Amino acid sequence: MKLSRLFAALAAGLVIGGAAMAQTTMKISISTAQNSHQGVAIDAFAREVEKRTSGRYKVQTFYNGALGGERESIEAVQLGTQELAFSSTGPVPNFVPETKILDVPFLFRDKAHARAVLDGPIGQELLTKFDAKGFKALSWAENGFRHMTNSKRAVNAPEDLKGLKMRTMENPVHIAAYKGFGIVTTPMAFPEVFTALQQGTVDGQENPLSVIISAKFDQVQKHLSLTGHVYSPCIFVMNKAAFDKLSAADKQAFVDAAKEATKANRARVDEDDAKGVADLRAKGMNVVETLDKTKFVQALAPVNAEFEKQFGKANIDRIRNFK
Ligand code: EAX
Repeated sequence: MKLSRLFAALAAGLVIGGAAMAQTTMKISISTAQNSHQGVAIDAFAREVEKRTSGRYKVQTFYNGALGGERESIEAVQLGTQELAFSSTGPVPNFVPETKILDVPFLFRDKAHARAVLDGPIGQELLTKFDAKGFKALSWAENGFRHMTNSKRAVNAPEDLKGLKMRTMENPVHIAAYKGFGIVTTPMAFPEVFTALQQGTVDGQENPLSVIISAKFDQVQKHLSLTGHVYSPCIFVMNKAAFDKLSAADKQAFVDAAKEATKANRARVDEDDAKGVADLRAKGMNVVETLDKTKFVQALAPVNAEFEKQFGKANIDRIRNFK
């Protein structure tokens, strides 16, 4: 081989080798444990991003609010100090007010209904509302239907909720709704909840079985009632500038990775819902499984009238009636 060709080959090898080694590392966080429906989501996302970009992008995963609570992590994504977060919609309306409507109580019939709305035109349209606020919303995912727990008494009817001091998410729709039940609301970031329950700062909290199990709330709560009072979506958010820097193919890879991760996340929620009650009973919780849902819906009628005014009855009906 001529010397010039040898040099050319070596140079090409260096370029290819260099490109293969150039790796960008990003961070993503959740407030629940790795062994949870959210941990499954970000682990799958990290794996899929790496696979779909041939290892050029690596996603470092942080659990248990290690980088802060959900509000803090979304703030960090908006600022760009953290590229990605996976969060419930708890604090999201404080950044993107259009998402408030999703947290209206008794809006969704079941998980299939919620997933169809989120994956359909209504949900996809809502994802675009994040753009103007410094985010790229990659995909909706799921926390699940929320249920009430407390340390004071079994909740069989809405009257039983009156006067209970409960931690709520920092979500204005939730706070208004729970006040409608006569609950004394105490908004608090998730990483503080276990200790608050343990020390009796609050009597109770509400979360999906997936969260109750993974956060081990059975250790500090006696009573669980399957109120299913509200569906709790989750979302993958990314810093808009970080997303915009990606090539078109990589952008698609990130979106597809989030969609794939959503599948894993929802499958885990289904699993947790299927075995959650038995699991929590075995751990000593007193579970009220059957209650008259219509009574809870009726108790919130005045609050729901307010929500219809605030969000537009037509918009709420569009979600309710979505098939
Ligand atoms: O995202 O704050 C909450 O209760 C959330 O449901 C929890 O952090 C899981």
